[in-house]
Amino acid sequence: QKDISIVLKNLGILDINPAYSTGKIWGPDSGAATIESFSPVNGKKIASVQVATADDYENVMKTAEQAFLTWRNIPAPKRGDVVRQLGDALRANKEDLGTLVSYEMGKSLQEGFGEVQEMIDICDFAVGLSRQLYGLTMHSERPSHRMYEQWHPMGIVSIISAFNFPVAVWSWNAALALVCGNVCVWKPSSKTPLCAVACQHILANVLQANDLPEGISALLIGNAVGDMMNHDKRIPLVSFTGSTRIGRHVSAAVAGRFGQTILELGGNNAIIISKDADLDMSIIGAVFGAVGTAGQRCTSTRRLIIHEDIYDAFTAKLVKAYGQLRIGDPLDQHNHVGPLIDTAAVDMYLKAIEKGKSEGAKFVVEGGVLEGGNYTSGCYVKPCVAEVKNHYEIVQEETFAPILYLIKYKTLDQAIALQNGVPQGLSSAIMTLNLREAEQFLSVNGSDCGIANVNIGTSGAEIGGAFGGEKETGGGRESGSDAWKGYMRRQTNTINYSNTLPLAQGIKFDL
Ligand code: UN1
Repeated sequence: QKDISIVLKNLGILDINPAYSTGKIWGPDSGAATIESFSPVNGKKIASVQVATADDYENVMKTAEQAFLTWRNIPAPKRGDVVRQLGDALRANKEDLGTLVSYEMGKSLQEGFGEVQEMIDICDFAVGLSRQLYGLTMHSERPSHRMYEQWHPMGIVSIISAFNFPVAVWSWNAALALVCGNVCVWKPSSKTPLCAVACQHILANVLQANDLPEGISALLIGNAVGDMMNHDKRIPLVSFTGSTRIGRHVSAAVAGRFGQTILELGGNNAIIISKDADLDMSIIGAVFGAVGTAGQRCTSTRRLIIHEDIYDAFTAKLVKAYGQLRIGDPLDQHNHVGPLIDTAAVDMYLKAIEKGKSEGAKFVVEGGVLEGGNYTSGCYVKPCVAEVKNHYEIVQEETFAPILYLIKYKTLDQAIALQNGVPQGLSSAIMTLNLREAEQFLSVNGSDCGIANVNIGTSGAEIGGAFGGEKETGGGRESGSDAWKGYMRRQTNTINYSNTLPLAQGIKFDL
């Protein structure tokens, strides 16, 4: 296990970190309010970060506006080369950054490394994209006319990210936004500010080495920053990842000024376990989906919809698998499950269990908070499993904790209706070796989610696909496929190279 103090030093984390960074310049040591970052692993303070003031915010925005004027004129493949260098820097820092993610956020070290790998992957993807960003050409109805579309950068893109993927979600947005020619202003979760400071250091070094202006990528820390961004007309696009509750507010505020949003909000993801499923594979998919990142992914598996013929046998296997889970220090690679982010999350977990019980949930694996020994942070909880009905209020909500709900079904139509019968629409899966079932699940009559998998769980998507979901998940798409279009403005161009001015639709207008 790596010495945390060395990791922090390598990543440039100091006891007090500045409130903001515009790339080259770090925010002044103004004695402003600070946030302390505690590790959920052991409850120890890691470091403090200053909170950005309204003045800090103005400095950052002015620098970003200036930087955009330069950055947008750098050819896209050259911008891609800068992102390539970011990917290389992330490769060099993978071990330290992955360790910090695990220590500050609490996910297992393997998942911490996996998160940095996602950053590297999206950089590679964005580099290729930087030579594409294709627009279409169309045939004009008028002679000697040419028609095409091109994609231009939007300007300042604000990225508001959550604690659960404290580095990867920023990179999905930043890598694409940057090759598209935008500049980025990042407000990370106040629960994981040091991961953000580390990323900003890494990118700022790359920008400096290329002698690029400060402000191409900036960092602003503090809860008040989010609202300043939502109401700021200088920001044409706000990409928000977080809860549906806050997403609703962001969406309304930004739409109120006709800004654009990319919303990646809550999930309530289910796996349908058919009677034709490979049960051993299904167990691994379900357990990783439910307890990975201690149930704090937006793609975490929250519900299993199990065929009645195999319900008892599958439940017995599941209970056995839960009995083998090792809960503890996420930096110790023998453990499967680390802590929740903080004690407030533990309270939410306990309240959800209580509410479930009051609605009739029957726990087949009991939950509870772990105490003493290595659990002194008070953030370690037992992953639990309950038999429920889909309509229970608690089952309809996303609880960011390792609570898994079991629901029984008879027919596939019924299973799909249960799977779709929640307000959220992020990720979904079916475990089946039956081709008809798999195809029905993926058809127009099947899953209503942004992600639908066959013989894979609900979490752990690759960066190459568009990531996001429908309904209360917000409809946004980040990461792969053509999600880049969300970070650009489309312009349709018609050029007349004739010596007359024919009007479209054959309209006659003579003077
Ligand atoms: C999130 O939880 O916000 O698909 C992102 C996954 C990861 C990303 C999750 N690649 O589980």
